[in-house]
This record gives sequence, structure tokens and C-alpha cells, in this order.
Amino acid sequence: MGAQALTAKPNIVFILADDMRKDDLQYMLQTRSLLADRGMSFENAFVSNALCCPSRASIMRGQYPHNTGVWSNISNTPEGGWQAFRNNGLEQDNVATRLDAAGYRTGFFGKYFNGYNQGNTYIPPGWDRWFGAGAFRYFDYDANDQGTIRHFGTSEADYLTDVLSRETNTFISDSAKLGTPFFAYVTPIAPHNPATPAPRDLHTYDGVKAPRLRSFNEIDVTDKPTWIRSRPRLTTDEIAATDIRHENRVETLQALDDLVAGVVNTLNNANAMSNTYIFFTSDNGWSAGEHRRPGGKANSYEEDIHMPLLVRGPTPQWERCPKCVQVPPPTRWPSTTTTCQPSPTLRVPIEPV
Ligand SMILES: [Ca+2]
Ligand SMILES: [Ca+2]
Repeated sequence: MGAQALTAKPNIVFILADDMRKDDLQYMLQTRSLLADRGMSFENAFVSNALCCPSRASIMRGQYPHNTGVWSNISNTPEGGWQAFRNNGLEQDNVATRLDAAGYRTGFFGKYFNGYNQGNTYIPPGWDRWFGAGAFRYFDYDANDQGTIRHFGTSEADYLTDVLSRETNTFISDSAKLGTPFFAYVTPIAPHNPATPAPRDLHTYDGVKAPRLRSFNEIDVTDKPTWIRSRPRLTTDEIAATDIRHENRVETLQALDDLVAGVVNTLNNANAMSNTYIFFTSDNGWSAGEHRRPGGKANSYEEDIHMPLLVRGPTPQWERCPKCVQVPPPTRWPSTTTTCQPSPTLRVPIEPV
């Protein structure tokens, strides 16, 4: 099989980490080598809301929370969780339904929205392949595999990020064999709490410490809002806990790093890399002691909103696809990019069938 030529309907693999900070990329060596060094790094990419549900709603719709109506993760309120996304009619028109209508084979792998809980056999419209699993458990969880609930236990092979990797790679290989353009939306929970590393990665970063930015355990907070000013400085125990959590998060990211490498490998084996865009980003960040915050997100501080965003695309072939986007490697894109205001350099051409 020859390499797929670049067409007006390139394949898209969108990989979304959960609560990963931009500076966590330093620990993902394969991702840096395979995506950043061979694609575009958006150095100033920001989410519109640094919380899982609102951010994911914005990603799927390209709208701010005041337009999606999804403001929180809390699913028993009108403005929160999967239920708000669904009740507001947003499942009827989003990136999945549009790509599906444009002739793409669409596949979902991982965490959907908070409130879409374990045991749910529902599959939203627009998805040809559905593997929903994201109950904030890396082992011992249920997945909705195309409408059937499957249980995954505690063996090494059940580790969630690896299971998602396998399912994603099967989807990519099958789609390439079918010869249809495909869209894979891959959303592992890594490195979200409880940040359980794969057994093979338990000691990959033993002793690593959380970043010590200038804002770490900040001494002078007189320029900050009341809720920061009223916080005492972190205790020795809190700093130690922050470092342990950081180590667990970094080690949890290693399997996600393997997932990225697996996707690239599968695309290469399927001769599809030359017609595929791979996106890698995160839904929100995480505080690791900055401004006296020992953990958390959902605020407008840098560590909450500033995201990794990498894009690797096909080698430019302007003659063959004048409308296709050039992602020259390696490039650092300095302009501000947000969830709802994509850079004009990154407009993937989607034409209706
Ligand atoms: Ca998140
Ligand atoms: Ca360790």
C-alpha cells in the first residue's frame, strides 16, 4: 500500500490530556520528539475556562461558556456537566456531527463529560465508534464499548491509558484499511487525580520536585485578590505533598507519552501519516504551589489556563492540495491562541460531501 496522498479531507487525531500543565511537556520526551520537533508548538495557547466540562464543551463547539451554557462540572444543576451539554442541544451539532456529516469515520476514546458516568450505555450522535471510559480510575473501571459495558480490572493490561491506546490504534488501522478519512478524539484522564502511574512507570521520575517558579509559595501577595491574600504560606508538609503529587502526575504522563508514540507508529504503519494532522493539548492546567495554592485549577492564573498545544501535519504539498494547511516543522508559534479563536494558520479544510 502506498502512502496516502494529502487530500482536502485529511485524517485528524485529537489527543486531549486532563489537567496537564504546559510545563509538564518537558517530561514527555517522545511527544516532544514526534510532535513538537516535527510540527508546530503554540507557545501561547489558552483555554477559555480552566475546568474540565466547560473547556471540553468549548473544544467540541468552538464557543465560550456563555454561549454553550456549560459553566461547571456539576451535573445536577442546569448549567453543569454532560447533562447541560446535552440539554442545551449541543450534541446535535459539534465537531463530531460535522465531521461525520462530511464523510469522516469518527471515533471517541476516553472521558466524555463529567456526569457521563460508568454504566451509561448511551452513545451521543455523530460517533461511529464509541469507547467511553473516564471515571477518574486508572484501574478497576467500566467502559461503554459501542453500547456494551465492559469491565477492566487490576491487571497491568487493564491500565486505562494503555487500553485507550490499543482501541485508538485499532480504530486508526481499521479506518485506513477502509480508505475513509477518520477523526479520532482521544481523551485519557492522565494526569488527573488520582494520578496513578502505569506499573512500568512507577519509578521513572522518583524524587522529581514540582517546579519552583517565582510565584511558588509566594511571599508577597499584597497585589493579589483577597482569597489569595488570606491564604497562609504553604507548610513543609504541604510542599512535600505537592512534590509527591507532581511525581505521580509526571509518571502518569509516561503512558500518555507512549500513547502518542503509538499513534504515530500506527499512522506510519498504515501509510497514513502523510495525510493526518495530530493535535495534542489539555483541557486545563493545575496549580503546584504557585501563589500559595497547593493544588487546584479553574482560576485565571497562568498555570491553570496556559496549555500545551502541538500540531503535527502532513508535509506541505501545495500543488496537490492548495487549500491544505502548512505546518512546517519545527515551528514555534508565538501569537496568542485560544480554544474559541483558532489561529488563522491552522484552518483545516473541511468540505461537505
Ligand atoms: Ca481537566
Ligand atoms: Ca515514583
